[in-house]
Amino acid sequence: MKVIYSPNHKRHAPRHQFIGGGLRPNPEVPARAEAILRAIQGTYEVMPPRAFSMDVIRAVHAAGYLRFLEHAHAAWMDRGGRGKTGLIPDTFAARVSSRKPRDVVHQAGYYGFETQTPILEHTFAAARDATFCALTGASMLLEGEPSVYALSRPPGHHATRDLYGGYCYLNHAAVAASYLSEGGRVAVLDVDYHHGNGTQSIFYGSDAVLFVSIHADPDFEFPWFSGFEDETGAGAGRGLNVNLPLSVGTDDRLYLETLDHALNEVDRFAPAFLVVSLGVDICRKDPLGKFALPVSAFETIGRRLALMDVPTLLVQEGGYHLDSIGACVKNVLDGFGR
Ligand code: Q9C
Ligand code: ZN
Repeated sequence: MKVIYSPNHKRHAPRHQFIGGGLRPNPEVPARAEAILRAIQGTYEVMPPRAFSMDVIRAVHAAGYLRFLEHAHAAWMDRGGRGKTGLIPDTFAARVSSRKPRDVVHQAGYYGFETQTPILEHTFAAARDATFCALTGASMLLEGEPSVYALSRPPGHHATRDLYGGYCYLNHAAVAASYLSEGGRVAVLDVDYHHGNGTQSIFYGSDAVLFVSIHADPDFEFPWFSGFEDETGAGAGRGLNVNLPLSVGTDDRLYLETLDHALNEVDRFAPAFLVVSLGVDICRKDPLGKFALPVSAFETIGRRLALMDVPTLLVQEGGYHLDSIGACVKNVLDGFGR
């Protein structure tokens, strides 16, 4: 399997998140991608991303949202922003109104949905290059490559068409799936510990993309407001959104059984391409996750994904235990085997 990686992710290095009533360390750090890279380089060929037109990203994200992400930090500095924490909003539109405010801090409350995802000087550039990693992988699948792993950072699956949050700004898996849908039906399987609310919302009304997600029950876990079983799609996308929430302490036996169920759904859809939102925060060592999968289970996950026998793009999402995320990802790639 080929790997797509850009060192530009390091330019986005958040220090803090506002959580639990104060500024706390932000776990979504550059060392994550570096740990994964260290574990897989040598075994797998690593290539840089190609460049793409922003039109490809605009197929998924609103133009005004992209302009905001690109210019917010500079505008915030101009109006007196300071410090290393970056721009964090204080008041949220919660979309009570479609009127976009003038002030950049209020715009952050219009486009953001929580306080854990700061905007720093190079956030947009890093997120855009992470999307390009996923798009490069998608292009390679269209050219006949059987599988590609995009080492994208910051992650993407919580970002909707025009909302950022959950450490995500641009939805790499969704942009790649939209790009791949030119070549046939696409299934997105999201195995990150957290529900992929962004990807769900982007494809909720679409019959071109099936979204299947296995995640911690939003009854007890972020993103709190979506990921429930009764969210099954709308309009043309009715029946094409499948949420499989699991409880605290889920072990490899229950997880792999649920994965088989998810892969049956994928199989029934008969996609031309499979995109996997690969969060390894389902590992028992993860400081954010509350599942109990051993590092060894990831090889089984990779093996079962390969059994689908569909061109597959793996896109990195979460995973925060710096000493084990590399082994988790390498096990998935080893298990996939091609
Ligand atoms: N007490 C991804 O894994 N914070 N995003 C949870 C913990 C948000 C995770 C609060 C977690 C977002 C891509
Ligand atoms: Zn996650």
